[in-house]
Amino acid sequence: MARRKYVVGNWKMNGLADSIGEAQAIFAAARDHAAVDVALCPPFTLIGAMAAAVPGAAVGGQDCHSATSGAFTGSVAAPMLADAGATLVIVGHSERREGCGESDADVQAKAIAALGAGLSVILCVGEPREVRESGDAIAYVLAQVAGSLPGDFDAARLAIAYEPIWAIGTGLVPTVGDVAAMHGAIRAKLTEQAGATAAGDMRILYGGSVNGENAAELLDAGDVDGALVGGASLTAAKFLPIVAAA
Ligand code: G2H
Repeated sequence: MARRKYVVGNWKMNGLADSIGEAQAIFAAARDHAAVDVALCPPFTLIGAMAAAVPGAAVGGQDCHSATSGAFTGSVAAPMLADAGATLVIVGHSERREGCGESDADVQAKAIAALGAGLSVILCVGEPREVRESGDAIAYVLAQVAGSLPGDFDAARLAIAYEPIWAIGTGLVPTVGDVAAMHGAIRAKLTEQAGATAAGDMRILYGGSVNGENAAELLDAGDVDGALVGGASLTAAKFLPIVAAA
């Protein structure tokens, strides 16, 4: 199965109700790029309104709990995201792995819960600066993949996002060669864990300071099937050039 390009906006903790118009503009213009799948992951508070404002649009959460319900104050379960209109969810973003102490096992449990709720999953991995500088980035990321990937999954609904932590929101990006090497290594690991057919179907996104200027080069790198975009996804003016480059 040929892999379609996938460009996903992660709004992080940004956006109030008046941001829905920006999402409408993004999804409307994205229709001109029929070969690219476009999704937006706003804060939980905007998922329902965004999904209602743009019927059929791929709207997602940025995290979910691994339980389906219970006494977990402040958390949101995967079935709740689906109920609100989400069709996908990001799990394992470094801002949660590092900021909230989430382990590979936690991320795996969240991915399993999300898939069980019928959502597609974007599972994030990525190394910190000191690991990149030590030369151990590939081994570090492959261990994250091994520890976070569900044992059994529908490859069409699970994508990996490689996001080097030192590139997130910093304006720094790896070389195209380093991105291709990492994505190739991830594909090989997926083949080992899930088999060649599943690995060939799975999309591997790059994330970390993607913008309209660097997107074409990054998206053209080997085994790069799309981008997970933070800061540059908040407005149509910044996000649409990335969609056009995919
Ligand atoms: C990485 C990315 C989106 P940004 O976190 O997931 O953010 O594009 O702002 O570096």
